[in-house]
Order: sequence, then structure tokens, then C-alpha cells
Amino acid sequence: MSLQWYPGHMTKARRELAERMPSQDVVIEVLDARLPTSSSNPVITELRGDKPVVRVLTKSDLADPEATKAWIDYFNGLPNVQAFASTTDRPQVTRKRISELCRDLAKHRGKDKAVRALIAGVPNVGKSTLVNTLMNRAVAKVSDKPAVTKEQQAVTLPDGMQLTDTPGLMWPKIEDERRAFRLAFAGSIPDTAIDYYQVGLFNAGVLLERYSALVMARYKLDKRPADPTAMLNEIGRRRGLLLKGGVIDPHKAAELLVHEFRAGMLGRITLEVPPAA
Ligand SMILES: Nc1nc2c(ncn2[C@@H]2O[C@H](COP(=O)(O)OP(=O)(O)OP(=O)(O)O)[C@@H](O)[C@H]2O)c(=O)[nH]1
Ligand SMILES: [Mg+2]
Repeated sequence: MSLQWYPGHMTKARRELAERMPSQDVVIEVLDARLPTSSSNPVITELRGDKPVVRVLTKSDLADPEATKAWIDYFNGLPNVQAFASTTDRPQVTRKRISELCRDLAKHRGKDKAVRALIAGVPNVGKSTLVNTLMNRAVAKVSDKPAVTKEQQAVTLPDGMQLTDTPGLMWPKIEDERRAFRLAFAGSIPDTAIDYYQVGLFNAGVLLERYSALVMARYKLDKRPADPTAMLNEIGRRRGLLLKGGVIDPHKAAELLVHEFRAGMLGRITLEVPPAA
């Protein structure tokens, strides 16, 4: 199964991103710290070319700290890349580090000229939140639903840096269904475009493999479920998610798992590890 979700404004958003890119000194590529591979958009990679990039791993408060550290080390080992894990819990650190990293990567720009940086990423990863953090006030609309920003928005930061927020960008067809399932689990694809059961079932497998202790603690399970189907059934049983006749409803269990994961209620989880060195 491949997933198609490409709202109309994204065609324009892609064109405008391509138009804006050449004038920028640095790209601030925003990735979800819980799924840095799946939340990296190949269209943005292509449009960036070899321009310097700050990869910001957002929502690091929800991600596994060890995995985040591994990701940062991995990205920092790539040419023209600086990585930083952000969380809205520490806005001052974010302001300081982003400013330092952008300035460092844009050295060629000259000291007296304002750095121009473009923020890009898939929907709902926290691009506009980052703009607000850097501005230290709410200038961009933020929501927990994907595809909220529909137009580019240029702002000037207190230190003079010129920053452009852009609409979350997908590509017309996600061929790799594992990627689609992860993006949907994290909330980068709207609930109206996904099947909770499929998304929940796939990610139940990922959680069982790497975070079964967190799953067992959250849903008060005595033993590790044998497989993803059993896990959804156990969640349904523990939470009383039943169909008529008292049969467990695995679809409701999947929906619950999706929402509790997004809210960080299972604990700090990362779905993907960096490629082995
Ligand atoms: N827990 C947590 N949530 C965050 C963090 N940063 C952003 N969010 C939440 O992520 C959601 C999406 O934030 P936005 O800033 O609207 O995301 P966006 O990338 O601009 O989304 P689009 O404009 O739709 O592409 C909101 O509910 C934010 O509150 C973070 O560091 N931690
Ligand atoms: Mg936005």
C-alpha cells in the first residue's frame, strides 16, 4: 500500500520553496526526533542541494534521549550539517544554539550581513513553533494538526537574522508504507487520510521490539504480548474497548495507541535508529 495525501497548497509551496532556496545562506531542516529518517523529505533534500543545513530534531522531550544523542552524532559527522535537538521546554537553549549554528554555517556571508535561513520540513514537526521560539513571541500559527501553515512567512529575528517559515511539505506519493505508517503515527499525516488500525498495528510491532517494558507499564500488562495483534487486543481488554457483545475492538485500541504515543504517554520513544557507522 502506498499513501497519497498531497493537499493542493503543497504544489505551490514546493514551487515557492524552490524559488526561495537560492537566496538563502542556510536551511533549517526540521525533523521529528522520534523519526528522523521518515520525517526527512526527499524533495527538500533535493532542493537544498549542498547548501549548509542545521538539522533540528524537534520534540526531543518525547524521544528516547540515547537515540537522540546517536542521531546528533550521526548528523554531525556529515559534511555541511550541524544538528541540534530542541524541545519547547528549553526555549533559551534553542535560541542560543540555532543562532550559533546558523552563524557558523553561514560564515561565508560576512560578519556585517544578516544571515538568511529557511525553515523546511514535513507537516506538524514544529517549524512554526520554532519560529515563535526564535522570535520569543507568537508570530506564526501553530496547531497539533498537520498542514496548518499554508504560506511562507518571513520574519526578522531580534539579532537581525532573516528567517522564513514554510508550509509543511509532503510529496505526491509515499511509496514506502513503513515510512507512511511512522509519519502517520507521529501526526504528520492527518487522521482523515489514515487507517488507525494499520498504523497502530505496524507501530505496535516497533514498540514491542524496542520498548516492550514501556508498553507493559503503560497498559499494566503482566507479560509481553506475543505479537502486534496480541498487543492491540491486550490494550483493548485493559481499557475496556469493546464492541457489542463484549468482543474486544482492536480498531479502538489502535486509535488509543496512536493518540497516546503522540502525546508521549508511553514514555520517551524513538522509532528509528541512525544507519550503522
Ligand atoms: N512535545 C512537544 N511538542 C512540540 C514541540 N515543538 C512543537 N510541538 C508541537 O507540535 C505541533 C505542531 O507544531 P507546529 O509548529 O504547528 O508544526 P509545523 O511544522 O509548523 O506544522 P505545519 O505548518 O502544519 O507544517 C504543535 O502541537 C506543537 O505544540 C516540542 O518540542 N515538544
Ligand atoms: Mg507551520
